[in-house]
Amino acid sequence: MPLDGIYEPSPSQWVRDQVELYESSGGTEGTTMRGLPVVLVTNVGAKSGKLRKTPLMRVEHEGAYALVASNGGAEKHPVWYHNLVASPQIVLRDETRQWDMKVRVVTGEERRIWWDRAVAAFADYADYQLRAEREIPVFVAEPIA
Ligand code: F42
Repeated sequence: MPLDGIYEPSPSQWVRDQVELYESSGGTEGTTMRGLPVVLVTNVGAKSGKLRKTPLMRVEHEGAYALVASNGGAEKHPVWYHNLVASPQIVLRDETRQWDMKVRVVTGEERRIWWDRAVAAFADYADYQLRAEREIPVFVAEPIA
């Protein structure tokens, strides 16, 4: 089921630019940050109902993806965290492929396993966790059957 809504680009220019290049190239350009792969998450804004597009580091395992709400180690969760809690259906794009997916926050041992995968994919997450003074939330996104 595709998501409905008007696309509202991010207020951050660098994020907007990455989304624009990722999509306009059909997933062949703008797909990395610091040389590491990035996925694109489309979701619905909890209050506005608008479509939001958020690039995140690619943390994949057996067709599922972790979405790490690190917000660069900031003390607050990113706004998209709250949007996904309220409205967990997303479209996840990984380069040229995309899927309708549903996300859930993982906790306990499941979070630990995914956290280790996340740090293996993008080591800076470990520094962000030290800096953040909050437990960084981790969602797992899985295809909707
Ligand atoms: N961020 C991460 O948290 N983790 C990553 O792994 C990550 C990787 C990454 C790779 C490439 C790249 O270009 C960016 C990357 N980012 C990563 C940054 C990420 O894409 C986001 O920019 C960042 O996490 C901040 O997310 P944010 O949702 O807080 O974005 C802010 C700047 C934003 O867009 N704010 C909007 C605004 O207008 O202020 C959000 C508006 C919004 O969602 N409104 C809601 C609505 O209903 O529409 C309502 C909000 C409310 O008030 O409840």
